[in-house]
Amino acid sequence: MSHKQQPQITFHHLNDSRSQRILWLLEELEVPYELKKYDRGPKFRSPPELERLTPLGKAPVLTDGDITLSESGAIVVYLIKRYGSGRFDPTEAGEVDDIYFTHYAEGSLMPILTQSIIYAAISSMAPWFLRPLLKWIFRQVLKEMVDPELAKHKSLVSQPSVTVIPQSKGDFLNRISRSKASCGRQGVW
Ligand SMILES: N[C@@H](CCC(=O)N[C@@H](CS)C(=O)NCC(=O)O)C(=O)O
Repeated sequence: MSHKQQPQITFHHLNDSRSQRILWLLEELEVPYELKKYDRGPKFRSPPELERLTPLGKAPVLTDGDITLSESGAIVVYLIKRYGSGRFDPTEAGEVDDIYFTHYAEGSLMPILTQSIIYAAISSMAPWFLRPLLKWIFRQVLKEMVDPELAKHKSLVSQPSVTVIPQSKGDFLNRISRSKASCGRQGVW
């Protein structure tokens, strides 16, 4: 993909969400963009305006001319290919880490983080008389099933590399994974 035209980027950002990753990247790339901010509703859902942009109505969403793109990983790859001018390309040595972390963030890390957020919230949605019981049950589930998995992820993202020392884009994505993949609640670890 070559960068022939001036970018016509609009970035649709939802508070407390993965779209933070893209804001970070846009700033690092120093490309001009228009920012549209959306606030989560009372149940922490995205507002209906986002559903008008993509079928799932999730953030982040980036439009660039005729292109409308969702999926944070896809947006990262798109922006780097189109506007990176080589700055964020992985070195040969970092190529495998680059591929790994590009898929790891959404494929492995986010599902377990999402589980931990949902399980922790379940009791607060129940009728008051069930809350203590549900709280106890889900605390056990978190302790036995989720926390050990999170510990493995914590150790993985604390390593300098899965294969070899990554640089440039590999390093950037590595840092994204380490940023506790901000979706919803911060500080799960
Ligand atoms: N795999 C997607 C996940 C998108 C996603 O679930 N976004 C969340 C914010 S982190 C969202 O829009 N949540 C609001 C909702 O589901 O209503 C990505 O990486 O972009």
